Amino acid sequence: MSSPEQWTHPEPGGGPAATAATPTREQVLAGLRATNEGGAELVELLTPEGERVANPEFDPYVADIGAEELRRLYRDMVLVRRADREGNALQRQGQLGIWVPLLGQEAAQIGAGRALKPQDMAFPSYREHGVAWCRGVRPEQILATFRGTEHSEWDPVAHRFHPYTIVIGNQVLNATGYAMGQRFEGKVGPESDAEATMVFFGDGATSQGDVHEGFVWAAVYDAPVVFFCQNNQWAISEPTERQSRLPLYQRARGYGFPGIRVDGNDVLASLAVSRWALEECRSGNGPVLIEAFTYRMDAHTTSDDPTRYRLSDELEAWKLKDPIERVRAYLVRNGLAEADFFEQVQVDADQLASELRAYCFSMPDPPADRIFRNVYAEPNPLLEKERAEYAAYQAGFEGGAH
Ligand SMILES: Cc1ncc(C[n+]2csc(CCOP(=O)(O)OP(=O)(O)O)c2C)c(N)n1
Ligand SMILES: [Mg+2]
Repeated sequence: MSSPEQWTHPEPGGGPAATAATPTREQVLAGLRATNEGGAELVELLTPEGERVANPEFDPYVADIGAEELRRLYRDMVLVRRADREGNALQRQGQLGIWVPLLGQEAAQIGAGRALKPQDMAFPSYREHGVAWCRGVRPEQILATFRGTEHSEWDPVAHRFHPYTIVIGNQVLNATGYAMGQRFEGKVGPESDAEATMVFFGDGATSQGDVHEGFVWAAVYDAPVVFFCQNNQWAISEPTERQSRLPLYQRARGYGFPGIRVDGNDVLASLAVSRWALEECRSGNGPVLIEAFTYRMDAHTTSDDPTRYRLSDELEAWKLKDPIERVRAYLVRNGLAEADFFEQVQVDADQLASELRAYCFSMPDPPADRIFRNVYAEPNPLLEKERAEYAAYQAGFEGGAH
């Protein structure tokens, strides 16, 4: 029996593929480099310098994006970033228990979020404030989760946007099950109201069992789910190249569905690739894996100090690829927006931030028995017993017994 091909990853320079059963040290290093460099496989429509690159395959998916639509995408990103910075500041001032910054990932999220149709369903992790924005969830509603007053202040059914999930990768299983349901209920096909599901997770999540199980189930049931992995290069302090020998999108091949890597700092490319992937899923060709190659420009959360594990020159290099700046450069260079447009966006962003701040200060503490609500769909005797015990305890407290 001939030895199996264990390594098929091409060298970044287009050299020979590493196929040895035991790869050499150089081959391992070449694979790791390709894992953490954007590489030639990256779909990019707008360069970091703000130049439009023609792409015959994906241009048709953004053919409707003219000057006005691009200005709207720009505005989305600026507002979402402003809300994110305010959330961070509110945590620093003791108003929130924790904040999870999205800084740097605006383009990946706005592109994907704007590609979703109202009938689609989205499952976020905990950093998807940009997708939330696109699903009509107000930034104020996200505060409750991080102030610890509500699990989710938005109605997941009305917004077609699931509550945030902190357990890494778990939402991939939830989304896969939901997408299988969409298929079982005949919601996949050529009809214009066909549905898909999109699930968001990070590079680190791809090392979780839940994600692999989700991939397997989605593949064997042709589930209409787009796996949207934001590779922001870090899983807290763990870099991507310590988690995979291959670029993450190439893993899809092993499960039997397409995988694609997109420049996650390019809102146009993220929109185009997401639209393509969602259409594949709605029409019955799902699932699809998208790896949005991006960068977490801030700490993992407000509890983290990234200076302990990464060098500042890495951040400086990524600042040159800022998702907002390249759209601004494109708009300005092509005379598609004047100074008063940018000024107005800034005014809107400041207004949003002050509304967010005022809302945060006005949030009431929830009653303590709030914990018993929304636990089960139907009455549950154990829960009722605990609720009664709590009420008795509370009464004793008020009566001075404790
Ligand atoms: C099952 C589980 N294990 C560990 C953690 C702790 N944890 C929180 S975030 C995180 C890293 C996630 O990294 P990644 O998937 O890349 O997403 P990112 O935070 O970069 O968006 C870990 C290990 C957790 N929340 N859940
Ligand atoms: Mg990550």
